[in-house]
Amino acid sequence: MADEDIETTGKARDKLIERKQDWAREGRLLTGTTADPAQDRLPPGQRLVKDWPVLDLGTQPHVTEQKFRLDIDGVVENRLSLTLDEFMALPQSESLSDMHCVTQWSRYDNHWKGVSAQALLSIVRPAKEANHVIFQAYDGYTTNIRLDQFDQPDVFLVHQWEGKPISREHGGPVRMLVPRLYLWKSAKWLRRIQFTISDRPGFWEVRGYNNNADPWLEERYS
Ligand SMILES: Nc1nc2c(c(=O)[nH]1)N[C@H]1C(S)=C(S)[C@@H](COP(=O)(O)O)O[C@H]1N2
Ligand SMILES: [Mo]
Repeated sequence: MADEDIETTGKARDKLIERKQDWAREGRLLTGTTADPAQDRLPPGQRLVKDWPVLDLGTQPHVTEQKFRLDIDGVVENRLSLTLDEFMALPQSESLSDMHCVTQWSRYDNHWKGVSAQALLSIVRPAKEANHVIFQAYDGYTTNIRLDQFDQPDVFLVHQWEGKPISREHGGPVRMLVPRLYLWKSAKWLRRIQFTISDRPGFWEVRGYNNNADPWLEERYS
């Protein structure tokens, strides 16, 4: 749902998308081991980086403060359609967490600020039959998780990283962060969160990537 009046830069990286689909078909990077997150901070097959790589489909939307809108809807008691000011007026908190990308890099100790998923849940109040959460982004990207994966203390809608606004290339003004799943589950340039009764696999989930995406179980591919 890329809004028409949102300016974008860059070109769709079709080659990269094809290569990542090949990885899924070939089962690349799989070590065949699992780990326990309580004991092993680094999931199997991952390596640590100090920088923060940029990964996306290639087109980066320029979501200005004026044009930003975040819709939260679906099977909820209280739908929201928020301007950036309204989003910033929701209860804010801070979080420290790691990131794990399926392309093998992990980055420790990221300081985030934003609205926690649990704070949001207490405001929108999903219906009893809600089971899934679908994310849509300004570049047309989509991804999906289960409601129980969303309803965790470290899941956040973030607007700050290391005390500064999240840059455009990393998904500012507002992106998702689901730190205990592979990072493709964390939509950048967040546009809409939908609570649903049935699942709706997203961009990578329909291209060979695992629906559950637990890095410690090495759930890279489906
Ligand atoms: N809107 C949007 N969100 C996205 C993506 C994307 O292409 N578009 N790529 C995903 C993937 S595959 C990864 S690894 C992370 C990368 O986030 P980063 O560029 O901030 O490191 O964003 C995820 N969220
Ligand atoms: Mo990724």
